[in-house]
Amino acid sequence: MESFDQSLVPSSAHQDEAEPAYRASEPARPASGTETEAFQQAILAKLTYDVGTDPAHATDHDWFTATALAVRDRAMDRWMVSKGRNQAGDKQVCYFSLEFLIGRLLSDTLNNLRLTDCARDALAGLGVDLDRIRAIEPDAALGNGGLGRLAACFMESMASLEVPAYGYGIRYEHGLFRQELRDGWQQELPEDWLIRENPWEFERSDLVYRVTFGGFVEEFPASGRPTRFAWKPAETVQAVAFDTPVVGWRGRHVNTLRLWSARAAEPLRLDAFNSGDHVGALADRARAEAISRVLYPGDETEAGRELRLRQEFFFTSASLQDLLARHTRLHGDLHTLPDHAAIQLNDTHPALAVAELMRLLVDERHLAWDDAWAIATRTLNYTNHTLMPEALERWPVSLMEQLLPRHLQIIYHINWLHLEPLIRRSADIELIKAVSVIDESQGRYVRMGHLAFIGAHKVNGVSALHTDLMRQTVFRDLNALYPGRIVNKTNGITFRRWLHQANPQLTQLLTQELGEAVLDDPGALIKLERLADDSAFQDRFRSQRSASKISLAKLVADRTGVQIDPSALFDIHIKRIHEYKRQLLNILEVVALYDAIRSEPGRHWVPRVKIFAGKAAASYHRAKLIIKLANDVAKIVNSDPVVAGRLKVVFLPNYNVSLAETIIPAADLSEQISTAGMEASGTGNMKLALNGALTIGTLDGANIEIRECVGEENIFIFGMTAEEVETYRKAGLHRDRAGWSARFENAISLISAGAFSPDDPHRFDSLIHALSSDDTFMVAGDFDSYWATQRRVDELWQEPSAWSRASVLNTARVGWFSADRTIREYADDIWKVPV
Ligand code: 26V
Repeated sequence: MESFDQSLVPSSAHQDEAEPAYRASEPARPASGTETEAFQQAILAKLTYDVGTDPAHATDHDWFTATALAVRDRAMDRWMVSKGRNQAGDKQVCYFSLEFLIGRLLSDTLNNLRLTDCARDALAGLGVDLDRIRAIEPDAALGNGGLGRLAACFMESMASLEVPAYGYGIRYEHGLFRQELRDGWQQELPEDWLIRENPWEFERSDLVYRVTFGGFVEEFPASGRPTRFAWKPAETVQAVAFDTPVVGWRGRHVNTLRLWSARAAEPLRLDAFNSGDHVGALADRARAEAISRVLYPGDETEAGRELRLRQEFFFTSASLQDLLARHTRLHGDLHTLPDHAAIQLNDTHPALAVAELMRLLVDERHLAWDDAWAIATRTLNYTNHTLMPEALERWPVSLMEQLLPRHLQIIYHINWLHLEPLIRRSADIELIKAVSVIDESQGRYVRMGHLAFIGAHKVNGVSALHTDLMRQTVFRDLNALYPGRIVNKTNGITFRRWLHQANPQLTQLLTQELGEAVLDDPGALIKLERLADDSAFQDRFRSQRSASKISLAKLVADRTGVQIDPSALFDIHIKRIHEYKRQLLNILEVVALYDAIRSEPGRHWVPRVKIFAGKAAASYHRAKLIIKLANDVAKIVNSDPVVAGRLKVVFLPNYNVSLAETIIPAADLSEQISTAGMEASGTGNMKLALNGALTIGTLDGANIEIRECVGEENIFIFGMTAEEVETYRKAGLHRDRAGWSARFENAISLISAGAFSPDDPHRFDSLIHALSSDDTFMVAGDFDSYWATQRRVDELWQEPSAWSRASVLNTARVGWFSADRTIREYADDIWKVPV
């Protein structure tokens, strides 16, 4: 692969040696005419023999299934070859993640096998439109947001780089809820991606592990030998494997995503059933199968929290058992585990792996504690994805004791061995409390981040700033005890999905100008720099963008009824709805802009469409109120003739991976406006910049590195830095209304006066009150800077050539954010696997 121009690599990053991106093996190439015919025959055969219908009666769904099965076949040989290679003794990566936010797989697989045109032609010959078929596939939404989508990008990238890897997670029957808006309020509806057959997966009914819960621990003291412990659990659940092939770029390598489904050990209590208790006879089964029923069960209740802990242990235990079984089969001796496997814990959700791996090695395989600990800590690694205190996982000791009594003992022992040297040297008690795995400040809790940190070989953050903050805040004392353990691995995205597939128009322009090599080497994008000032190229760049904007305008009209002008500035804010992501700051700017236009309707205003999309957690009332506010503001603004043609506001419902694929190519402006210090990295910021959107953002997460890559003049940075936020907070200024500007005051009073909620003028009082009394997220503190920067955006927009130049330079200079670069760094520094 071409090395990145040194000036484009953020200073915080290490430069890789120049080396080819892909090994030369027979790459998948676009299909020929005879291949198209063969593929057509394959689809017809699937339609007849697997779907059980014929072309005259086939529905779009039947065609989708037949096509997916035909495509899947093309990956099978490669999968078997890759599996063979994986077995050959190469080190394998095991990516443990409670979430994989995959989206649709048909386009991904077709694209990576270079079969898109072949499939299009084959289907066209049968009178079927590929795009219509693609739209049938449900999104696999087995994740909430950034963390789950990162896991999906990493899986694709590992396959593309031929890194032998297993993704391990849960096969949720219901993924992230479907969002509907009723009168502007979010409603959550169950998501049903498995209601029809999933053509990508293989059920491995013979690959089943027992995962147990509850019960008690028996001790077997022996003189001269360490006491042995045996866990006598009360409950057993079976974990059944479902495998999905993950096809890498050009089909050179295929990895496995192995998701576990929970099944009751006993399907039915026959005695109870026969005695007439038909429901009670199935109770154990319902309880067992609840584990893989839904992604992220509500954690408002005790029962919800317990289910979540059961999910975490369930997939962690099954995955470790699977890994140990494979290792034993291939290599025999467990002492060599770290030479053949690297486990990456995606956040703390699988942090119980530290205790479970110790239990499996010591209690079940009878290794000595110290040997087992050396194996575990050389195999495990942990990625942290947030520093927000409310999001740091901790489990009540009482719950752990009841559900996982042996693991609690092991955790206590790990903690003792970790604290004992400090106690011996009479370290400060505050230090001991700070680094202890058990938090005893209010009640007793197991700190999962601490457990993962202590059990890991390497611990990483996901952007340069985030990693620095990890060292300075949450993990400060642990970092001092284990210096060098924390490393940075700035996130990346897979360009195959987020450029090639999502934006074929731009991709075509890029291959025309830069050649096919740009598909293999994100570093080649930099050659676009020389065209940034070329007006003929700019025209072509704008025209492909305008095609994407027309598509988005059509989608907006279909889904919301709002007509938007594709020539307006599309200002896009898409991500989970969260106070720290500050959708509210954006809405307040809309309100201020609306008021300004109404006050001076005769002035020239840049036509803008503000587009929001994102889901709020079902129990996060304030986030849901923010959605309602966006919708209320939209209603008033969109029906006001005074601002017609200058301002429109849209909230697109049910944001998901597929919707993102349509929105991102059409974005002119990318809103990345989190309170500095709170967004660990962001990855939407990378997707939008890659597709030519200019960023308006704070110096937070990976925005900082994006600025270093694209250049200060091609990004709109505003607001307080993370350090300034700290100072501001310490000075108590976030509790002081006195500093509010007249413009901010005015926007707030419009909302308070019910200008957008005439039916219920007090609807937003709680939001406004929070801003006035404790503006935790610095909405007021950053507003004026945000407003002023938005006006700079307006100015640049009025110079189409200057805007396009900046836009081209964004695409040209963000090659470094390819997930391939991130995966190479993990492979080199953490996993020690060759790439
Ligand atoms: C944060 C919070 C904060 C307050 C309470 C509820 C809550 C729940 C979840 C989270 C975030 C959990 C972890 C996560 O998804 N982190 C995201 O990981 C992405 C991939 O590394 C990264 O780009 C995002 O910045 C980060 O928020």
